[in-house]
Amino acid sequence: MLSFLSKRSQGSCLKRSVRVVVQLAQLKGLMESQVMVPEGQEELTEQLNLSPEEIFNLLDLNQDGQLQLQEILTHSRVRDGIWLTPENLREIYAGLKADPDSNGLLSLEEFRRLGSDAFQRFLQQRGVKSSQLVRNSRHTWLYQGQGAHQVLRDLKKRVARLTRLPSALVDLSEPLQVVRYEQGGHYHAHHDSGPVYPETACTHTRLAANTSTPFETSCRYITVLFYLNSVEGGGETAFPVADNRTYEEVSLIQNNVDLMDTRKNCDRSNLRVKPIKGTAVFWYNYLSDGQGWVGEQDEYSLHGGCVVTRGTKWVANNWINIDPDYQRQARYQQLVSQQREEGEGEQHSPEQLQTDDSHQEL
Ligand SMILES: [Ca+2]
Ligand SMILES: [Ca+2]
Repeated sequence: MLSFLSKRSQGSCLKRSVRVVVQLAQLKGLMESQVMVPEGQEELTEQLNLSPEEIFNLLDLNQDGQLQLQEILTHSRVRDGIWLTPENLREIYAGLKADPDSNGLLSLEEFRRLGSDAFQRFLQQRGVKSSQLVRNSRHTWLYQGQGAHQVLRDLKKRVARLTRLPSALVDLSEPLQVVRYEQGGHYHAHHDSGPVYPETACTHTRLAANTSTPFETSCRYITVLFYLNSVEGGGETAFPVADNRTYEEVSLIQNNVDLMDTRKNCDRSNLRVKPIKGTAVFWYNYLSDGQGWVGEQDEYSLHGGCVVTRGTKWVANNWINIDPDYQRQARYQQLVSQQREEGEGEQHSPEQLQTDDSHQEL
């Protein structure tokens, strides 16, 4: 079932505000959104302690005894954030003489001859360009609570009105993230928040969860993406599978076309939103549970930033963090409100948590 919503909100007030948001971000300074190759990777390989056969088996997702290009590509992204294209991978195969029978597949024999970190070493020797990373941008975070610039606080109020969520939920969410893409910048397609299993903790309610699970996700129920400038060329927000009838992860890379690759295949995305200064688009990253609360991850919310072909792109993200576990979210809010009372010595009436069922299905 499709549950995807995009809504534009436009106003002259927002147009004035975006200038201030950009200036505040510049004043604070922006950092690289993704560092080149994380240190400590080699250690990880040493500690891995898996035989080549075991690694081969883990990578062979469809268990046909061969490694297809997409099986290697999927793994590479998860592991070190380097975005390989099928062509890159063929170059690497050629460079390492990894596929002597040239059928584009790695058999167990071929894989065994390679060694587990051969790709990694090859890439390090050749050098990784920023255009080969999952994302190529700089960002910073702007606090929107008490004492923050009025424009930032007003923006948050607008988010509460737009999403029709209680302001308590919006107030306790992440700060505003401001992102700058230079010409050539991109962000390949991704989900803003991961799937939630019974043992998954949400980052924001982790303290209240009282668990030590290794699974954690940000539980970003809603994304509100503000366009802070009109981009001269490219830089659209692409939703590759929005409105697809079915979602299959394996079909994202087919016949050498990787739908998640926003440097190459944005024009194949089902939905593309052009950045226009002072506008915003918002969507749900989770479905409704049917009872007015957050349910499962909405896989159709997959999205990315197309490559900026001309000029610079400035955007800001407001994420609304809600724990799909209602009790955990309630405990967390209680905890925060207690802390505030102790800190300020003033009374806070606990706000109604439950949303009216404003989750719209289009
Ligand atoms: Ca396979
Ligand atoms: Ca082969």
